[in-house]
Amino acid sequence: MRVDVVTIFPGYLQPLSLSLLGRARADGLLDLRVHDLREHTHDRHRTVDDTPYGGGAGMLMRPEPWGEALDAVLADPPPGAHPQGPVLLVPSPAGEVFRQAGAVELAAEPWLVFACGRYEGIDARVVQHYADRVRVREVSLGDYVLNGGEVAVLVVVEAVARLLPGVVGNAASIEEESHAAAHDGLLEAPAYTKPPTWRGLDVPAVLSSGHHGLVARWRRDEALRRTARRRPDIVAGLDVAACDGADLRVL
Ligand code: 6GU
Repeated sequence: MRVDVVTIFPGYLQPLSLSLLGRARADGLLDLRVHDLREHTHDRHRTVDDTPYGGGAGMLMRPEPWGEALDAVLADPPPGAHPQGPVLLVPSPAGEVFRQAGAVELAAEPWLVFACGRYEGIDARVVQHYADRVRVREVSLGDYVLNGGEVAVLVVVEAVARLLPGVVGNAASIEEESHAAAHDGLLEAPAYTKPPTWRGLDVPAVLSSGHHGLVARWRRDEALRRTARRRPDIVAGLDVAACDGADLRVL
C-alpha cells in the first residue's frame, strides 16, 4: 500500500518508522511518503495560513499551497493505482467518525493520501475541488478537538496498515480483537496469563477447564456484558438475528 501524507510538521509522523509499521515499511508492504506543505509556498515567510472570511477566531490554511502539493502527489501514482485514483483523507473534528469498518475498507485500497490541516482547518474549496477528481473522506477520531490532523494520521495509518497481509504476525489475532466484525463488533472479553493466582486474584476457572465450548461461551458472555455496560451504542446497533438465546439472556 502506498500512503502519502502532506503536513507542515513532517516530524510528527516519525512514529510511523517504529515497531510493526517500521518493519512493514522495511519489508515493502507499506510505502509511506511524507511531504512538507511549505515546499509549495513561494513567499519569504513560507506562509500557509490567513484570516477567515466573515471573521472569527483563529487562522485557516490558504488553498494555493494545498492545490500545488496535492497536484504534485496525484501526478505520481503508484503502479496498480485504483482507476479513480487514491482516497484523499482529510482529518477533521467535523468529519465522519473513523471506525474499524472504515479501516477494513481502506485496507483494500492501494493508495491513500492524507491532507493534515492545522489551525482552524483548510479553506473549504480544497475539499470541494478534489471531490471532483478523487474520492474524498473527511474523518474524525471522535468527539474532541486536536490541534491538527497529524495524530489522526498516526491513528488511521496504524489501524489500516495492521490489517494488511503480513504486517501483524498472527492473522487470527486480528479476527478476535475488539470491534472485529467476526464478533459482531463487540468489545473483547478480559484476558489472563500466568500465574494462576496473583495478589490474591484468581484466573476464572473456566479458562483452565480445557472445555473449548465453555470457554467460547464465557468469552461471549463477558464481551456482551462489558459492551452493554461501556458501549450501549454498540449493543443498540447489534443485529438481533446474530444473537442466540444465550446472548439474549445476558443482554
Ligand atoms: Cl481528525 N482532527 C482534529 N483536528 N481534531 C479531531 C479529529 C481530527 N478527530 C477528533 N478531533
